[in-house]
Amino acid sequence: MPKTYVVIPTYNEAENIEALLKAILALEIPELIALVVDDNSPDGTGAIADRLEKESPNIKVIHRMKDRGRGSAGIEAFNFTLKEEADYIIEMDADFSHHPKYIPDLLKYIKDYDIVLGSRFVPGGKDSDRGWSRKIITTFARNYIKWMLGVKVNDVTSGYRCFRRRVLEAIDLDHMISTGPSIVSEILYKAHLKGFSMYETPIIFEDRKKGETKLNLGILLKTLWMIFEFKRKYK
Ligand SMILES: Nc1nc2c(ncn2[C@@H]2O[C@H](COP(=O)(O)OP(=O)(O)O)[C@@H](O)[C@H]2O)c(=O)[nH]1
Ligand SMILES: [Mg+2]
Repeated sequence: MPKTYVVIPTYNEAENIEALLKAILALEIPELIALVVDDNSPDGTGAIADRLEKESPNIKVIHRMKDRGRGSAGIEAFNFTLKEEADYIIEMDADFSHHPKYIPDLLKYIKDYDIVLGSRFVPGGKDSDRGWSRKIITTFARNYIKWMLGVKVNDVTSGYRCFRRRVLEAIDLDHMISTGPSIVSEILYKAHLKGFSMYETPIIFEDRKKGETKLNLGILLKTLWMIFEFKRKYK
């Protein structure tokens, strides 16, 4: 039976984390561990995750006390899953934008592909309920990144996806240049350059209902800048 880890980076997700973990466990997927990686959230997300970890052998928590960032948190968790001999590694946000109900789809297609993306931009997918200004910005950003990196998938910025272990082993996780959310595109680009196969399965992305986004204009502009850096660094 393959071992699956679901990596969930959290920062101030106290209102979401318990319901999310319960929804993941309710899927009753054998050999699945939900791995929370929390950066010492001031709202006590880490303590909630600890309590749930004690109640279930399928929940694990990594606490990072000094470092902060969606990118480095993901890397630390990926390295952990490789040490724990995971076969499949899923990553998702904690805010229910990435609904756990799609995990079975990711796991279905990962048998035939190296990476499966939960995609808003294939038939059946949808990017719901966001303000028009954010929609314009993300549409622009997505097309720019897709064009710049030459990646053959539509949802290049999807942070909801599943990897086979060999992908994470091959992309040299200890030498990534992103510390923030651009890590999502950096990993995809490195996997693309290595020739790994990719498949997109539709998801309906709901805007977060609880808690606050950590994305702001500064982070977005930095992400766009990072794309140049990827092109320069990786050939
Ligand atoms: N560990 C960790 N997780 C983070 C950090 N910043 C954001 N996250 C998590 O990354 C996911 C995506 O962040 P979110 O604010 O929802 O970004 P958005 O979906 O682009 O609006 C959520 O699960 C956040 O809690 C961070 O600095 N450290
Ligand atoms: Mg979000």
